[in-house]
Amino acid sequence: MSSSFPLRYRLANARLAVTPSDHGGMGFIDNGFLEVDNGFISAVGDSSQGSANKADEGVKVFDCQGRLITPGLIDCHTHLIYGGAREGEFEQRLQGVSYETIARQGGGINATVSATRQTDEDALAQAAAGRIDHLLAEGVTTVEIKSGYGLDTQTEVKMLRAARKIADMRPVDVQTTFLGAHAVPPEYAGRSDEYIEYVCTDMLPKVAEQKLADAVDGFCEGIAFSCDQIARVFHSATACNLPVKLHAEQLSNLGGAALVARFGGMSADHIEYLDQAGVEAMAKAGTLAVLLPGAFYYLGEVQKPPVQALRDAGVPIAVATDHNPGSSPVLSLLATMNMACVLFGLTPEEALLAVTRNAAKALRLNDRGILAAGKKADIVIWRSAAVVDLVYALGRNLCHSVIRNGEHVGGAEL
Ligand code: DI6
Ligand code: FE
Repeated sequence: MSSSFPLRYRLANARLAVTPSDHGGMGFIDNGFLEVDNGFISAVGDSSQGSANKADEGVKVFDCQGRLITPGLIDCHTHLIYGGAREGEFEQRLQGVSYETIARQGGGINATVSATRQTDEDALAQAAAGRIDHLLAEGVTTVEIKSGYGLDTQTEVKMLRAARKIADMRPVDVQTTFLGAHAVPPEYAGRSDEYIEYVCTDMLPKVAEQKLADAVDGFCEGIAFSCDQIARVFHSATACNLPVKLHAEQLSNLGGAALVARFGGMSADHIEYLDQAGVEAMAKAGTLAVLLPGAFYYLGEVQKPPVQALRDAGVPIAVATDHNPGSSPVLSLLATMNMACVLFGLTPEEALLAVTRNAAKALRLNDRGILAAGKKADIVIWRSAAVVDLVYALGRNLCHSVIRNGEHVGGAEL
């Protein structure tokens, strides 16, 4: 990790992607500059407007040659910590076996649970760090990581510790989410209510007490947990002062989005089967939509999330990789943005907002996600001036330089 920048400097001659209002679209300053002071953005402006915009004497200026500057990208929904691999299931699915059938046959999430229980904390962190390198190369500076492949207190704690460790191993901020209610583990087969009781009375309080999680998630689905069971987990999370979010309406509509909205939750994620009542509940509660086109793509889904209804209701849309070894082994947020455009009809600017401002909102991180004075200096400089170029060609990474907390952490030096 090099640090080619002084504490205070100016990026000049840049095209800045700015977001003038909280809910609207993206705006641009074509001949823009951005100043960084001690890890934070201290000024953003238009160089063509007046001499007040000249850099102070002594402030080092870097010429960005007209390139696009965006906030650091945020992957707000991942399952990056796990043991083992599930390529075999991928091959089975290519033969026509469904994700649900594989799960009911003891594969799926429980296959990864068994491998994760057998892998130690350091090995989990090392493997995840290797995966995260792919995301960092594309300008990701913040990543959310869930537990949920332990399904016993000891292994869930191990996963969350491994996730926290990543922040010391790589130049990335990590937000952790406790996902004890991900699946019923084999030792609780047929006793899902008892398992939920264990999650609420043992796992969650211990995770909260050790401050290992920033939020609590669940999987509300026929192959996982009912709304009543998830509500019990959410009551327990609320008692521990942890905000909630939910895997909802991915394979069917159980009303999970309305449930998470009722708890004032951060986001409802997947939501392919979301109905109008769910959209309205989310809008009213300020619960964000997190779209996960990687899982949609890998599972060959046909039911698309109600993007236009979300837009009409003013529900901000975030997009994330959902990286996991089963339904979404994607390690590219740029490819995921492309999928959000091609498969779900987002515009390239919506896709960019979805992994910056809206992803920050989904994680309730108010200190990042937009280019504005006072925000963290997490910044990506791109090898193009146009947002569409970031998502146009699948497999092309136009990331030029990555700055985190004001320091150069990836790509070329300026
Ligand atoms: N939905 C998903 O897409 C992942 N978890 C979930 O609740 C899949 C996890 C896996 O298949 O390992
Ligand atoms: Fe997920």
